[in-house]
Amino acid sequence: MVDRIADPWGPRTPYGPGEPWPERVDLFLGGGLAEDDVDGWYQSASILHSNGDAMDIAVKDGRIAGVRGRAADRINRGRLDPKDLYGWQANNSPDRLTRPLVREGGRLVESDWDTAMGRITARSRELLDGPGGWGHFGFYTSGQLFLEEYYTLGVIGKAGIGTPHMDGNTRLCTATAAASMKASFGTDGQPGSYTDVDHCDAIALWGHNVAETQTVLWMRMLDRRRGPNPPAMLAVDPRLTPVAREADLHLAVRAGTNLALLNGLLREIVRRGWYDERYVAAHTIGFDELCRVTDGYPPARVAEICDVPAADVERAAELVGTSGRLLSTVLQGFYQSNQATAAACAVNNLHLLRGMIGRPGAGIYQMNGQPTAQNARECGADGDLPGLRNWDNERHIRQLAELWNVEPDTIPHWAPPTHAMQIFRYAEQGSIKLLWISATNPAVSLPELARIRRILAAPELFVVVQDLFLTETAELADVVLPAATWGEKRGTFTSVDRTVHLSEKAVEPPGEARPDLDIFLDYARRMDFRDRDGNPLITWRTPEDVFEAWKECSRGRPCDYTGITYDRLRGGSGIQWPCDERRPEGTERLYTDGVFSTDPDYCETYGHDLATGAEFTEREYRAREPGGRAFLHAAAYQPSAEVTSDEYPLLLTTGRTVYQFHTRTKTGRAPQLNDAAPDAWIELHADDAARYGIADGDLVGVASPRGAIEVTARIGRVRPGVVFVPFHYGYFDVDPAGRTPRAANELTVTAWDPVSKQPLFKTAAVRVARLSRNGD
Ligand SMILES: Nc1nc2c(c(=O)[nH]1)N[C@H]1C(S)=C(S)[C@@H](COP(=O)(O)OP(=O)(O)OC[C@H]3O[C@@H](n4cnc5c(=O)[nH]c(N)nc54)[C@H](O)[C@@H]3O)O[C@H]1N2
Ligand SMILES: Nc1nc2c(c(=O)[nH]1)N[C@H]1C(S)=C(S)[C@@H](COP(=O)(O)OP(=O)(O)OC[C@H]3O[C@@H](n4cnc5c(=O)[nH]c(N)nc54)[C@H](O)[C@@H]3O)O[C@H]1N2
Ligand SMILES: [Mo]
Repeated sequence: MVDRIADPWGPRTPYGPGEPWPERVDLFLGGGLAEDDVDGWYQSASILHSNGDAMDIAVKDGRIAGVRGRAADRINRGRLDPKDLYGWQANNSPDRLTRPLVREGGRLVESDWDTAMGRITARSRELLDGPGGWGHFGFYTSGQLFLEEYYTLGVIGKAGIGTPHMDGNTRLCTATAAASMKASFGTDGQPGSYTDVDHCDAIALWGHNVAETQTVLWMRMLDRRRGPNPPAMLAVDPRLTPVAREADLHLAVRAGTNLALLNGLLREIVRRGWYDERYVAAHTIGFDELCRVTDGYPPARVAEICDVPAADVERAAELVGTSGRLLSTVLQGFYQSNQATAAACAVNNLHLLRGMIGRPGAGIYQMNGQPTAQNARECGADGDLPGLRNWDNERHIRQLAELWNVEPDTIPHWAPPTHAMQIFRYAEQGSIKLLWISATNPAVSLPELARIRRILAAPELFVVVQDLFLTETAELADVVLPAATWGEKRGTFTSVDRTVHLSEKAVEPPGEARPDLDIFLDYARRMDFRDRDGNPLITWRTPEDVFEAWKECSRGRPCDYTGITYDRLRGGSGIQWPCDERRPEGTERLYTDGVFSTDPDYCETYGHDLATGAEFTEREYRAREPGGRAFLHAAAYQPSAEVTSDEYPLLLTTGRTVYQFHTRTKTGRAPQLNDAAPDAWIELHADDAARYGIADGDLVGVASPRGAIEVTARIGRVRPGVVFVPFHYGYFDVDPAGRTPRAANELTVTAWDPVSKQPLFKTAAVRVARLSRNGD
């Protein structure tokens, strides 16, 4: 067995353009088991990133014992990444929550389901029946539950309680992906397909460290790079990531300057005539305005703003401007950075200008991060409406009201759904009095943690936390509900390229832990939510019942699931939505005919001004007569919300390592992964390190206007003036007495993109100082 800690990508299987990606089946079994020793295999896919790596779960003596990649699946053809291979061990961790906890005399004590749910229901009833009603409820969910769970939660929130205050941690993750696709194409929905890697002749990675974060997708790219006629590669990232090292051209831009770069590239493409005039005329609106805005970004100006050589800007323009089949991927280096939506839309502009959309190899991945982020968006558990409907479109609201048999006015639609950062602000100000947090750990993952802890700890706020472990967030809860997770419950979820997978229940959850679906259904039953005829609002019992109900909600919408059944998802490969009567095998690429989802009766948004976030009305939108054309959006570059100063002279950016997942509740409990990256660090450029007298391995204090942390120095891997800290490390496995702060989010700033409302985790100002020498 290869050591996938030392070599996360495993051996190469090179292939040429247009050829199928060869199979390679990866396997890891714990406890020295062989494949023949396994009692049973259960179909699933990875829950530790958005790629959708299909796998079978091995069961031995009623416990998960390993995983094996599924060769038949279109996504990974058998491959698994280090987290896929080792992460399942967290399921078996002895410190799983097995009973509900309730706060008594200031302490969390073990309880039973009746008591815990009774407390939640009592508080809910009191609030809902009192003055202010639905306004006191906030739901903060995840990108890691199943489709069936989100849809149920969405119906509870929107038709049961009627609150607009529901969002997911997807706000931190893929809100910009959704916002940019809505803005450019009319609705959410990834235009491309992973098979675009098989066909492309250039790959541009915009703020995406795919090698460490969608590791199997990177294997596919590497296999093309090692085969005949390999694609060229461009990386835009302030750090020297594995992607940047592999790329033919690396633009190590100053963090927070993406839009200036893109404006410059678009200008070159227009000026050099590398755009597709016919496509632009037939299928887009906004070309003249785009030219007017981007004209102000000649290479020399871009070079100055981004601090990269002007010649490299021109080379990058040529690489993306002259390729025959360009594939772009966009992720957190854009989404969590300055002017996120405008920058992500600029990548869409690039593809629209060049007609690089809707055909093999010409793909855009406005990526997801979390495994089920796509479903949170589709099902309306995250500040979108179910079925990618438009909150501002009365007809869309009426469709939902019919489906759920409630009055249209029950469904909140007088303002956009409340985004996560605003939900926490309402909790801070006291208008939200009950905050239900499921499958996310905001006490580590939200910006400005001292503030988040203060909000969650306030006695006036009743906090429910639904998790597998006693996380930093759960420790602050009033009621903690023990959840079952992947492998212990059934459900579906959808990868970046719209591939739907079924995940089977392989084992029983530990102790009294329950699937999140059962918890939500129990709440609905206890709250006795009714439809307008007085019948129970929610009648389904099983995941498959919910899936069937969801299919009706998705009918006729971009994410049409009506042609998919649980049975069709069993045995072979996942299926790409839309999948319906007309397209029973699913749909590989969207917009193949150049007709976009921008019809006013169909689109998911009436749009925003990208610079200010101001919303357009239906009337304004109609006046533009999009008629199925895509929007070219233009915006001028503006500096970030927080820039460096004498006091805080360095730019902090944050992100991930290949070995850890988020706040490490799972990967921190898998020995191979934990040992590979057990503690936090800071990356500094050698020049900056020398200036502050810092050597490799020294303990460094990092401070921002909001907090301070202590982490170990790693010299190199990042451009001058920028430092990087991984955000994975809270304090759950640090000596609780010591609790030296090391979470990147002690430092980050409470600020967000005006359109997507995604927080700016990638730009804050900090100062550094050596605390002690390596080994002292
Ligand atoms: N191993 C691992 N894989 C994961 C996850 C994980 O936690 N661990 N999480 C999953 C999730 S939910 C997500 S969202 C994805 C995230 O996947 P990625 O977006 O690939 O991960 P990040 O490390 O957050 O950010 C990517 C890169 O952005 C760069 N960057 C920072 N600031 C800027 C900037 O201003 N401009 C540009 N161009 N680049 C910048 C960083 O240096 C970093 O290398 O990963 C998914 N996969
Ligand atoms: N500074 C900085 N901060 C960031 C980022 C960054 O790049 N930099 N990235 C942001 C991004 S993109 C993301 S996605 C977030 C991630 O941030 P979080 O969502 O807070 O991170 P996780 O550790 O994945 O938290 C998921 C929680 O759900 C629990 N869980 C897992 N499965 C289940 C289940 O089936 N049911 C239930 N009930 N619970 C379950 C886990 O134990 C864990 O506690 O962090 C964001 N924060
Ligand atoms: Mo994410």
